Amino acid sequence: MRTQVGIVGAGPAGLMLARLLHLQGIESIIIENRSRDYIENRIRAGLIEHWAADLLSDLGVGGRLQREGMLHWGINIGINGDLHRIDFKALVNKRVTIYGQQEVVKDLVERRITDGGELLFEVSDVSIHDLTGKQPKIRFSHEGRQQEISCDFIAGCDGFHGICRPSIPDGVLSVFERDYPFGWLGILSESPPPDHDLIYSYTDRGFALYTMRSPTLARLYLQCDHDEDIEDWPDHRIWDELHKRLGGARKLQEGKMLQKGVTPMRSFVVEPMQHGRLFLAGDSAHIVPPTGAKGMNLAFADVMMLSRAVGAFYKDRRNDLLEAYSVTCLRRVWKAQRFSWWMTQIMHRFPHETAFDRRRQLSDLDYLTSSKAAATSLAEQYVGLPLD
Ligand code: FAS
Ligand code: PHB
Repeated sequence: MRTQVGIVGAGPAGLMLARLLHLQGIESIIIENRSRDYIENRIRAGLIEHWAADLLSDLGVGGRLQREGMLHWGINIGINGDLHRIDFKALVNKRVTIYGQQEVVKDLVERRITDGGELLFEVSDVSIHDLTGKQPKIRFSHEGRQQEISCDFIAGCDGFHGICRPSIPDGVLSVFERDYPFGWLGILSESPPPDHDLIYSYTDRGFALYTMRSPTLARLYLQCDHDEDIEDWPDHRIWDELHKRLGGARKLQEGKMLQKGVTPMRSFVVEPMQHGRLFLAGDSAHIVPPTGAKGMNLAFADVMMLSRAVGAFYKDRRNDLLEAYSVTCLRRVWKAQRFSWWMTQIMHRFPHETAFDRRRQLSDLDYLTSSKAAATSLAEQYVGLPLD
């Protein structure tokens, strides 16, 4: 098989990249190791930054997002039961949209099929080759046959556990990482969220996040041990803890639990995000703790940069944007890493924290919720910094 850009992975990064390239008349083939049904039902992120929601609409994949997405012009910060609203409208006149990642994936897959672009599901034994040559290759099995794609560029959009990053030779990449001493136990429940807006709740018992997927579908998270066993958390224990960590600020209605799981917390970046004709985008290059809701949005920003660079190569035979891809992306990646780390350290209880740490943390929260400058700083980063 022959194409201009071979894309490994049909998550938000790979699917968005394919659409961006298609609109420039650039051909691509996406290969995905899971089934369509699997990727369209995988519950993950839920919050889309202002610019990213506008981009999805501009790309012609925002129709359902506009109809079903929930606009939020602010969030609530709870401090032991006292709610403080951060008013994005007043501070930065921007908003975020709650719309499940799996819905974004459905819309992008539907668009890919309408565009008539190649999208191969349930591939296996994927490997990439000749990365430093001008015709890199992707080899894989599909429907029982060995296949090879010859292309000009490979986009490694295969997530944290993919094969593209590990295919870069030893000694090329620098890894920057931090593990956190806790995780998030997340549930999806058929019940209304306790407030129209998200509630980030700091309590002596630990952090909890009250977000949603619709007015009748709550997405709720509890800080838990990093190696928590979900089997130790029957529904009644989860609800009991969610009530306690709301601190009486709002009434929380219970409902049927549709999904529950534990997500580990890590910060992770590789530098550079490219090697020869291989370009890493999204979770294959970086992971943020979900506290700042940056993961999927960073993936979109990476592929915006990559599509511009590849477009300039084909249109004007320019290499400069390709050569600058990693440096350009990493400026945004590190700002999102810092913000996600900051949101995580200000909102969570840390084992082995000292009394001094606790007072410093509570003072940090007091400053955040009483200073317009501090609130504006949170707001402009939360809704999404402008793309460079
Ligand atoms: P993805 O991981 O989404 O996509 C990679 C794709 O590549 C997958 O479809 C995978 O099946 C495929 N793939 C992997 N290996 C392959 C191979 N060898 N060959 C072919 N295909 C291969 N972010 C937030 O902002 N907020 C959240 O609340 C949040 N919660 C999360 C919860 C969980 C459990 C996880 C795992 C992540 C969460 N994230 C969250 C982060 C998440 O949303 C990512 O940032 C987002 O999926 C990044 O998109 P991609 O880079 O496309 O990677
Ligand atoms: C979500 O809706 O899943 C969500 C929202 C905000 C976050 C994390 C997760 O910070």
